Amino acid sequence: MSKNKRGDMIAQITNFANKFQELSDKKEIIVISHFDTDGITSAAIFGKLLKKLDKKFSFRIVKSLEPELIQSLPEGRVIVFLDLASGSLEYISKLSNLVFIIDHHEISYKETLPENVNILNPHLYPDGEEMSGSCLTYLVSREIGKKDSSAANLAIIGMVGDIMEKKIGPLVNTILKDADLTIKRGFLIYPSTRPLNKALEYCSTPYIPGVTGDGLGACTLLREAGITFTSKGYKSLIELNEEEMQKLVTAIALRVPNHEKMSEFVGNLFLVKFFNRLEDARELSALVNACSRMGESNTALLLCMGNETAKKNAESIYIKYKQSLIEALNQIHSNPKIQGKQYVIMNAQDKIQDTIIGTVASILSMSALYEEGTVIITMAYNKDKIKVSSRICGREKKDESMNLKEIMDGITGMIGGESGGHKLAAGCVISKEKEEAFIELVKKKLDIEVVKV
Ligand SMILES: [Mn+2]
Repeated sequence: MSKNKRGDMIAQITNFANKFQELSDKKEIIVISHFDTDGITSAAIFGKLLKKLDKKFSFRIVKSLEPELIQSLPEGRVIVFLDLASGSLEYISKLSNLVFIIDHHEISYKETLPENVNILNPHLYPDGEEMSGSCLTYLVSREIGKKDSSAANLAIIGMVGDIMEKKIGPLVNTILKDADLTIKRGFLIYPSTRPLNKALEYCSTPYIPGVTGDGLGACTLLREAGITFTSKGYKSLIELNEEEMQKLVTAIALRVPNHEKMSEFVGNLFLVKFFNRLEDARELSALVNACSRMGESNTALLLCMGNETAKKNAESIYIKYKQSLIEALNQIHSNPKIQGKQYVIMNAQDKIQDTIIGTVASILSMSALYEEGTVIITMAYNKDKIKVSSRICGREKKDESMNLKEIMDGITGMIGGESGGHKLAAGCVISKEKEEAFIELVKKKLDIEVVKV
């Protein structure tokens, strides 16, 4: 596919929105979205819009967009793909349906799309503003409907879910203005809504010597920072005023051996209104994500659409999810690994669920266990297939030449399967028979990448 001549993304959004309104009139709509937080919030934003427009529609939330699903879509319906589909244009272009795609993933398709397929993707415009699927979906929904603070809040949760809050362009800025949002600068401790002594005790990024894993040590640090214990207990991070926040950052900086790295942990906290309370978007994102990973995408979607019962269910699913993650991390530590010069391959086979393995890879990539720049590859079975996730260790991009998406695309090009993702986080699904072939290819590719650097 060729890039548009003019870099006018706003005009494209308007154009896309108008086309949708015009062409989808009186037709039944199927909304297909990805099951991660960005995908779920995108679906909720679009669902809210369709409800307002009084449209007939249904949702399908999917782990990955399989060709079989695309081929089985009923004729005559309008299909809306959110936060996915840019990697499946080959199959989508064969549909006779009217199709609308709102996505921010890379496009590999080189042909011209047929008339019935409309796509909005920042990669298509020379100066396209990078943003999450949820933000893009919100901009379309705002164009069709009106500005809506609760939908804008969802867009922010999706943005944080895709870790895109560090680079905010002018278009996303308009979303921030629409939202019920408080931005607080400070130490990015997590969870930020729990009493600080607990949050500090459980804080692992960064690891704070004498505080992480030590309840008493956490209280000592708070005393040093001049944050006092009140009758209601310790304040939570989001309740601190500017002065207290500054003191806390200083007290932690004095404890962390690698001083310069502290700046990585200071940033913006996005607090949004959710069920009438101000909550940390990272925590909401984790809650939504947990539901989906535990096979409860419907609960996640209902939660985002404001359903009270779903909220209760989501909270108990979240607890179960955290337990399975801890089990998975223990499992991976005791499992044999293939260790290369600048990579490590962890094949969990059937010992870890395929929906959790990507999160395990992310946690490991942010931990201090591996050197910055190390490529982490995790693998887990899903019936007759293998789900592969890859991440680069470290928070900032260091090596611009390494592109995990390209590596994954290259391998699936050779042994078959579907791949997707970004430069720093990519994955693929391959057939189980290719397990050994895959490992050999990864080793080969990554050994060459090392030499290239
Ligand atoms: Mn996304």
